[in-house]
Amino acid sequence: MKSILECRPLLEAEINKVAEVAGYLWQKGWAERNGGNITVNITEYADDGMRKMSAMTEPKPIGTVLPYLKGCYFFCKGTQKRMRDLARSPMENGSIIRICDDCANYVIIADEPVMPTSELPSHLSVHNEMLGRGKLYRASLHTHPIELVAMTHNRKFLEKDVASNLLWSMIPETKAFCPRGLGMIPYTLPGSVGLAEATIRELEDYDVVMWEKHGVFAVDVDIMAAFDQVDVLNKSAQIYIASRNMGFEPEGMSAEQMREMSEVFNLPK
Ligand code: 2HA
Ligand code: ZN
Repeated sequence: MKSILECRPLLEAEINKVAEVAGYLWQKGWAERNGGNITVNITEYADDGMRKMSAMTEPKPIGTVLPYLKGCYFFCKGTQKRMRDLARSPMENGSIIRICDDCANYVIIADEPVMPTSELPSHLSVHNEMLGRGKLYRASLHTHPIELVAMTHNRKFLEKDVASNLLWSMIPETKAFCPRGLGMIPYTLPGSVGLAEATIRELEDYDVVMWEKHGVFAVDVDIMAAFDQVDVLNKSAQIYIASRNMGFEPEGMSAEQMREMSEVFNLPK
């Protein structure tokens, strides 16, 4: 069967990035079984041929109405699919969907009728919000980074910006490459409307938000950039834990060092 990626090098490059990131998530131990999700808005690569492709499925309800997504295209990890399989064969473990003109249904157009993640309503709601806010963010990532999740088992890190400030102070790169820090959402049932709504609210102030005792949700211009933000945050968590394992509380960069860096690199204060 002909793949939608044939003769579409830009779209293929985008899907290859998804596969590369899926491999990293597995290698890092952040994606046990079918853990985690990836959705990418690929509308900018939709040419006439793609727009004319017929639907492989009946329209399926999203479960909500998302006006900014009219006619948009997304690559979505498939429901129950594993990141480690997505890394090898992205088009067998994910599919490309088109949002119908009613903004309430979607159809699968390629390559196979792989049903998208059960988290589709929350991921699409986030994409709808990003477009509504005029952001250039095209990718959303949910994953289970071990050390960051471990930190949320301690009450003190659940208070606003406590974890964020600690993580920034472990190594200068973290604030440079995750300048808006880590938002914190109290434990909420996975897949619930409440969790989706809290995530959308928290993404007003942060690009990466933590779901207590579960995982992170990150948004960025592409999937590699979303992964990088989570990666630098988790690296900081590992440095914190390594220091504690050596028997001391890490000093952290001083307020003056943080201020100097924010100034020189023009980061938010
Ligand atoms: O879909 O990780 O929390 C897999 C998940 C949901
Ligand atoms: Zn999860």
